[in-house]
Amino acid sequence: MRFVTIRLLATLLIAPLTLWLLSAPAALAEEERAAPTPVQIVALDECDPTTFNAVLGPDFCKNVALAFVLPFATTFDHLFAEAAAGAPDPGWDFEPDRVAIRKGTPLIVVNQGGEPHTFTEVAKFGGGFVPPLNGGEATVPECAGGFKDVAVARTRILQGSQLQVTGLSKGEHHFECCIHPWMRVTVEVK
Ligand SMILES: [Cu+2]
Repeated sequence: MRFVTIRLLATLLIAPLTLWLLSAPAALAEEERAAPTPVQIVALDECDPTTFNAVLGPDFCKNVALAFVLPFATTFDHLFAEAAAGAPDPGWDFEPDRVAIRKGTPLIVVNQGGEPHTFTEVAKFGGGFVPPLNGGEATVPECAGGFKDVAVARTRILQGSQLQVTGLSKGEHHFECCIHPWMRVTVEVK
């Protein structure tokens, strides 16, 4: 009888302990889900400071891609010529082009290029607000107002700064730069 009592007591003590130990990792996973690690996207470009700043003003382009010692620079005219020919410069790029995230994961878009970009959500990819850079595509409505439109201005990312995007709903989202519209990212939220 005494033996039975002890065994019952042991079971009563051990069972909750086992349950607690088993549930601890689950609680930890729950906590991790509550504060997910942001996913980074980088904006890159290879603007040539001499020719860009001659047109757009001093300090517009601050090339960080070693333009003065390595051939990581595209002149202002060449960028426009490439876009007009339908072969936009691949040095102007968001990386990665496609990301899959869980709902609630923030995106951090870092501008590591030399000039400003925008990370603007659009219903459908298309042209930006600088028609000569659009390669013949029509300007999408989300970009049409340019920086006069606060909705566009708030998606701007200056050189060396970053933008956080949160609260994306489940499904597929499209983002592009309203200046260089071949810079595109598709975000799949699961
Ligand atoms: Cu851009």
